[in-house]
Amino acid sequence: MNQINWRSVFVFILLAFSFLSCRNNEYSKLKSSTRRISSEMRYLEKNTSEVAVALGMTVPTEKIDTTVNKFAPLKQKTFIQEYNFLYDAINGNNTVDYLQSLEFDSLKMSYKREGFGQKILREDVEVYTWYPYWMGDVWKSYDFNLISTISFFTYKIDPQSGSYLNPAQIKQWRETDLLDTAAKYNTKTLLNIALEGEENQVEFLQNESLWNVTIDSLAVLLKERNADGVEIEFSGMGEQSGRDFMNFVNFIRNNLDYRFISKKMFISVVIPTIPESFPSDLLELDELVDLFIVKGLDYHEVDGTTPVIAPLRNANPDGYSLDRTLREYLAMGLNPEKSILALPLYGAQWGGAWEGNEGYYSSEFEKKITLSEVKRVYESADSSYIMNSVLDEIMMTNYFFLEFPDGSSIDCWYDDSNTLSKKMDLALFRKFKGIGLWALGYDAGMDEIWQVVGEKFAGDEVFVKDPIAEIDGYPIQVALFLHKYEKLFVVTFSIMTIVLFFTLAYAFSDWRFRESILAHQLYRIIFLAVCLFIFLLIFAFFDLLEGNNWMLILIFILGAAATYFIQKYGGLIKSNKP
Ligand SMILES: *[C@@H]1O[C@H](CO)[C@@H](O)[C@H](O)[C@H]1NC(C)=O
Ligand SMILES: *[C@@H]1O[C@H](CO)[C@@H](O)[C@H](O)[C@H]1NC(C)=O
Ligand SMILES: *[C@@H]1O[C@H](CO)[C@@H](O)[C@H](O)[C@H]1NC(C)=O
Ligand SMILES: CC(=O)N[C@H]1CO[C@H](CO)[C@@H](O)[C@@H]1O
Repeated sequence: MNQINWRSVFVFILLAFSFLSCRNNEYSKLKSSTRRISSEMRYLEKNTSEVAVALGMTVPTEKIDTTVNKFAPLKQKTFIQEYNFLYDAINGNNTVDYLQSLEFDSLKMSYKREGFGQKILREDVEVYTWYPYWMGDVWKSYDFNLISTISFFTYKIDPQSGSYLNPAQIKQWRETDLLDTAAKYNTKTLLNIALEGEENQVEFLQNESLWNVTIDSLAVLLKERNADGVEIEFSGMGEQSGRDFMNFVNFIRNNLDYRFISKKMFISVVIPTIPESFPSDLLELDELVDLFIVKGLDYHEVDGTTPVIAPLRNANPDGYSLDRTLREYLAMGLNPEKSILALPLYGAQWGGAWEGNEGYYSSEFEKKITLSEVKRVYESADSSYIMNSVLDEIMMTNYFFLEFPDGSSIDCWYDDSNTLSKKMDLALFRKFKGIGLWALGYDAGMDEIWQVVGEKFAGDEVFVKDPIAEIDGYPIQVALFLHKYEKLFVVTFSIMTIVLFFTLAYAFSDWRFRESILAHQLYRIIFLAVCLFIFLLIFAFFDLLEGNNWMLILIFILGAAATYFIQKYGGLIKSNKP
């Protein structure tokens, strides 16, 4: 009896050791994601505590853990910040450096887009995108079969003369091959005409003689390039401009109809993130325009309740979100069949400073960052530190949260093909005609986004579910739960496997068991094969079959080996049998 116990203990120790080495690994991963969330909670506590509550987190009451190992190395911060210059193009510094910088890493960030298949958009859908003039020739890497409209950004209206302010970009419009290529694929090309600033808008909209100048130069530019129309974007319009803007759109409509007799010109109008801030009447405008572009962007600028560019929902009941924007527009009578939802191909990076006394990071918006940069900087193989992103299910946006030993933090909120697909679903569920993606090139190297576009907008059939109900729905909750705790399940599964073998090992020490079914070599092999198969199956299910998770497989093999040796050892005991 003593002998048997000793054997069991030995096997147990052997298995426990291999198990523990894995468990530590798994445990530290669990711990690190908890840590990040709790840091996140501190961040959220200040500005979006409602999100924390809605996510089911309680506001942390425990003392802040200041152990050094929770921080990302400063080297990482340097790494992220070294890429500053790359973001200039979407942060107001309008240079073409952005594109050139992308090229230097061309080995990794290939512009080639393959594997789209031969998908063609359905007749009645709109996949709209923008070509910002600073993006060089990124458009060459796109599949125009999946783009129904490209808007050239931009014709900057001079509020004093009605002409344009940016001759260099107008020259680009006159010369770019983009328009010729688009025409070959029947992709519509529009010229964006933009005027920012309330005072500028009042000045321009109240002086109709300026409109004459604008339409004269516009008509020439459209005719010259055989373009299909204009996109009108007057952002941040004040209350007093509502009537004048309507008149202006009417003026453009009439003039285009009158000047382009053989071709019906297309007019799209960008309407703001906050429906009530749009001063013109949507129903009246509906008679004049072909497409409304609902700006589902830059919510981080709206009221400070969200750090995200395009939150699907906002846990703060007063906060804005894509969901709320669409609901309000539809209630105002927006025609969904003539509308698209513009979504970002960029995210937001915030920088925080630790407020020791208060126990949180006070975080400031730093810059916009293109999705391809997020991928490059935060998921880079060059990185000295492995970062895991977290999905905020309410806002349906991913984030990285990093804390550094110098008391600073960086958090980056961004979309990927999965979160964008949920936002596209929202537009489709609301019966919108399609979506817009701002902007070409911001997603360089992320073909998966266009695969999602293909799935949603190409082909004969499309299946749409309400993404919000889906996220709230029970099956998804369970799936999310499983996903969230997958590591725990794996650990549990490992324990169970080990217990099984431990039990078996123990059973082998009993000669009656040995002489029964499992003593047969064939049964043993079958048994082990089945175990391994189940093991692999579960691993495949959790997507754990790559990376470091071979450790767990090793445990299985160790277990199998232990079983084998015990069986062999058990053979020796057999002669001692009472
Ligand atoms: C570009 O941005 C940097 C910092 O963001 C600034 O120092 C520089 O003056 C800007 N250049 C131009 C041309 O605006
Ligand atoms: C309208 O614009 C024209 C051309 O710039 C200018 O001469 C005229 O004074 C403006 N009218 C008003 C009322 O501001
Ligand atoms: C604009 O031009 C048209 C002719 O092209 C002219 O009849 C009209 O008076 C002009 N409007 C203003 C306000 O100058
Ligand atoms: C990052 C951020 O949005 N910070 C804001 C949080 O809220 C306070 C007011 O409670 C603002 O002052 C910060 O600018």
